[in-house]
Amino acid sequence: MNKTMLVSALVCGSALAMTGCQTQTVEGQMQTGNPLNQPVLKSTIHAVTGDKNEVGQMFLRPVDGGVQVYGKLMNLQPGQTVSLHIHETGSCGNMGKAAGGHFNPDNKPHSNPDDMNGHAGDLPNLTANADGIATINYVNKKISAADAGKYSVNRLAFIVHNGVDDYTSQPAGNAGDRVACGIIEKR
Ligand SMILES: [Cu+2]
Repeated sequence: MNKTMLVSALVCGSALAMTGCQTQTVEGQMQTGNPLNQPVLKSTIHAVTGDKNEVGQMFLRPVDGGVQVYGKLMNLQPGQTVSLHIHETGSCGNMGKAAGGHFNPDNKPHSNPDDMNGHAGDLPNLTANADGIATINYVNKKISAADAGKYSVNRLAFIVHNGVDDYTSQPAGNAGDRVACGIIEKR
């Protein structure tokens, strides 16, 4: 991290989505909060086409009642809304199709991410700011950040779609093409 980014992170503290803090780095976010509860899983998100550029980073850590999913996506169109899910297979091959469907250990229907009767891998849509950066800071109550287990997302994959998840259509919210992918790994 360069010095400018570090200063930005310190100024902005833990206010992940605070206006004016869009330059805050995810590394900065990691340094806030309970030092005993740092992120245990990380995913570097890459485009699934072309030169497969890095387009974002996601972090996961256990918190009261669930797993905090936080990070950012870059290189979006200003104001663009995209969708993000955790998919069931830790592979980004075949333009992201190898990641399979949404992580859904209890065989539920797709829904909005706050619906406890929805897919465990459901997450909120993200909208990019004027710089094309979209952040997420969301507590998912249906997944685990443990190494293994029925609800563990270790070694699964994030998928970014280029459309808006309507939280209703089956099986995946009519979210559009898969444009980026990242394997979830232990830090
Ligand atoms: Cu998806």
